[in-house]
Amino acid sequence: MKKALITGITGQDGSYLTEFLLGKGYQVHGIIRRASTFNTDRIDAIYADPHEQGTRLFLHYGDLSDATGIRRIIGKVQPDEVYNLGAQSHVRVSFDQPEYTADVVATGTLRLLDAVRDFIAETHKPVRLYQAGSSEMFGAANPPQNEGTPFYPRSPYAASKVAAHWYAINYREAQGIFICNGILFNHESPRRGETFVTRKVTRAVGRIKLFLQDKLYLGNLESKRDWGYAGDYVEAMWLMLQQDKPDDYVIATGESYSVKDLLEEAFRYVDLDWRDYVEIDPRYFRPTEVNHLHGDATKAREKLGWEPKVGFVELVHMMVDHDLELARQDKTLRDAGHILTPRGLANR
Ligand code: NAP
Ligand code: G4F
Repeated sequence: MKKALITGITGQDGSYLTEFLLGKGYQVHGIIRRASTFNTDRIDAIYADPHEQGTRLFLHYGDLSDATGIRRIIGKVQPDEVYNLGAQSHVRVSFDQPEYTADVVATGTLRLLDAVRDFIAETHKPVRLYQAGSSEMFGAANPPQNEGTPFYPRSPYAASKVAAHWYAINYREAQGIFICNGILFNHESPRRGETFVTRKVTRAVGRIKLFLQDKLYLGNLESKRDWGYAGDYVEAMWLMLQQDKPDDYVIATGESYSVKDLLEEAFRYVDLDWRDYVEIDPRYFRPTEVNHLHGDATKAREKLGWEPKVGFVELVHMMVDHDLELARQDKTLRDAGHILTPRGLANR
């Protein structure tokens, strides 16, 4: 049985990748952070008590800022494949916390690479590693962007991902480790964090439709993104590690839409006009914006045989349907007399 180790297992991608790998028969180990409140919501449904026979999902406390802990986990798990998904992944937040973002996203990757390098040297086990790169690395580069497009990062997050990308390439070339950089364009789902724009919009649509909220405050509506479905994208991560040779791949849908297009589709789906509800709050503007991301995933299609299955409209509808159901549950509680405070109010 193959063993995979995932950093960032509690995140959107970590949860989909875990389901995918369990489905492929893997034993899956994930690194979780200690938090004062539960942070395993996304994987609770697939987690079974480790005392039960046949369990194939195991969690370990750790943090990408803690090299000793990472090394200990790798030594204990002895993974065949490592997926480095852990990150402070919010672009806007990275302007407020640049040093922390660099420590986790860039240096955290370096800590992991170095731990894997030493583990391979000691055990001669051929570990393969996936590095979660981002289309944010292209930043201000003209669309469409592919593997040959020069990086032009526009945030501390993006600059940190560029550093991680080059650390990974250097460990591949200098240490001979099987490492792949996935350069993934935005991918979303009903499990997307509530402060990313797609989920912020679909969540608000559900709540506005059911009269639980009357306004939605956003930043720049003009920027364009190539939005795909996270469930499709985790398959690409796995495919990269199954090839004969390690390489880097852009993963994208090849279609690009503006935040306005997103609003149009999400509100129209529930027969509302977004112009009646959306207001601009400059607090959500970024000091430097990425205006237009539009990926060209020809290489992944040709070499990995990978193609996205879910398109933009289907994705938006899937997310609105999910968030309408959550709003219905909230409304039921409110109508039964419970006083409701929207989750995560302080974070938006
Ligand atoms: P996400 O939902 O924000 O999940 C991030 C994960 O990283 C969470 O499990 C989080 O743990 C963990 N994490 C945060 N700080 C950490 C630390 N110091 N040590 C260890 N783990 C830490 O992100 P995602 O959307 O799943 O994205 C997965 C990866 O792909 C990230 O590296 C992201 O930057 C990258 N990426 C994402 C996209 C996208 O559109 N989704 C596109 C390109 C690249 P908690 O749950 O405890 O916070
Ligand atoms: O949803 P976003 O925050 O995603 P962003 O910045 O593109 O980053 C995401 O995708 C990257 C891949 O390209 C990942 F690497 C990264 O980890 C993350 O998953 O913002 C999308 C666009 C931006 O142009 C932003 O300015 O939406 C615009 N926007 C407008 N109003 C807003 C808002 N974004 C957020 N989060 N909140 C707003 O109120």
